[in-house]
Amino acid sequence: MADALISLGSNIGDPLAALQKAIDHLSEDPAISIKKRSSFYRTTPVGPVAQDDFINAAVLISTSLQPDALMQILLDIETKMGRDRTHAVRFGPRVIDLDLILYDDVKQKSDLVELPHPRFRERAFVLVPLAELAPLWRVDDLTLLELAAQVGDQGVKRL
Ligand code: PH2
Ligand code: MG
Ligand code: MG
Repeated sequence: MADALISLGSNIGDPLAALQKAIDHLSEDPAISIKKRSSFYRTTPVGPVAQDDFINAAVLISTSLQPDALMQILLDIETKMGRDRTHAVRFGPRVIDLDLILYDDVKQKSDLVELPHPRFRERAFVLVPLAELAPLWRVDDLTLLELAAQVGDQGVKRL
């Protein structure tokens, strides 16, 4: 069994309901057990696209799936929930986004997923929920709490 941290985000329709639905889908998978869910956060959009605020959260799971198989499950849940990647704007609005951020201390770059997530160290909307779930989880030399402190709050507000 491995531990993994998944970041969730949505800014179209009813984002809170979408996050809850995605967590329900995750917990229905027999190979995934949800150990902990973070608070929900309202967050200022990061990136080049002007868009509505996001709701973000994270879950700590335990799983028997390898990283690529887990990532495929996340993509399947996104598709099931109506996400259409064919016309999507990069970094633009989405009904649901499930990102695999950390999987034990695995470092990999496959066609499906890079671990640790290549941009998570810059993003308070990822780090603040992660640090709430697993403050002492170490990535290289730093804990998630230390990484979160480095980026500041960037408009991340707990609901
Ligand atoms: N996701 C993005 C781009 N920008 N900004 C916030 N606040 N939250 C997100 O989840 C987010 C974003 C692309 O994945
Ligand atoms: Mg994604
Ligand atoms: Mg994302």
